[in-house]
Amino acid sequence: MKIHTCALFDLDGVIVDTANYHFLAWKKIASNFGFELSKENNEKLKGVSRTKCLNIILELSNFDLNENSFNYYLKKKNEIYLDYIKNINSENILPGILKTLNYLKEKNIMIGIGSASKNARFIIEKLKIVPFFDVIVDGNQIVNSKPDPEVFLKGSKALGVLPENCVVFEDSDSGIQAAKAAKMTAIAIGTPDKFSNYDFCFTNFLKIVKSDLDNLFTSKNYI
Ligand code: B16
Ligand code: MG
Repeated sequence: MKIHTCALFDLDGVIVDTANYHFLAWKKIASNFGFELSKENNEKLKGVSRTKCLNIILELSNFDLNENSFNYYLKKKNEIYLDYIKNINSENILPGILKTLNYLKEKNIMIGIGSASKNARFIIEKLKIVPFFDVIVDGNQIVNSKPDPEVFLKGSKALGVLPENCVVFEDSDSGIQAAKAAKMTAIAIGTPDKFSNYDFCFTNFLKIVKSDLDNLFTSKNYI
């Protein structure tokens, strides 16, 4: 029997639609290697660290870089990405998120961020939602990127909550695998075909209604 006392949110693609800007920035970088990054291949980059993303793109492009060029493109990608999101503000919070965060606060559920992004805190500050979160674990604090469970386990540990009492909201297959590896309840956000395994799947947060939240957070679950 599980009682969920903590909710851990991925950032990009769950709280805010920055996932598309990561895609556009990587598409520009990939064009330097003569490679056209498709939306389908972009799924492999979601939830994955910047370094790992570049390695995946180089493998797909059949291209090789020396260390200096590798670091140059990592820096370049982040510059392009930061330029895309320079005007990001609370209007960019995805529909249904604030309603969910307010619900969780009202029920005294712990709330955390588990993001692979090194820009996570900067974005959360721009969105003006910092006070909702009891912990923020981002790409600066982890060694192993999703699907490794490190980012979520660090979050639950910081909050003093057992992994089995945590619910994770994630839009990437690697993130859902990380949540499952952490033995947390994994809620996939997106269409079911994108995920290999999950506990529940919702197209977006507007589809998560109050009775779903009640089932997850106020009743004992038998998952
Ligand atoms: P950065 P999430 C992840 O964030 C993105 O999904 C992934 O596409 C990106 O490569 C990664 O952050 C690293 O981001 O370059 O900003 O450090 O989905 O785990 O919140
Ligand atoms: Mg994501």
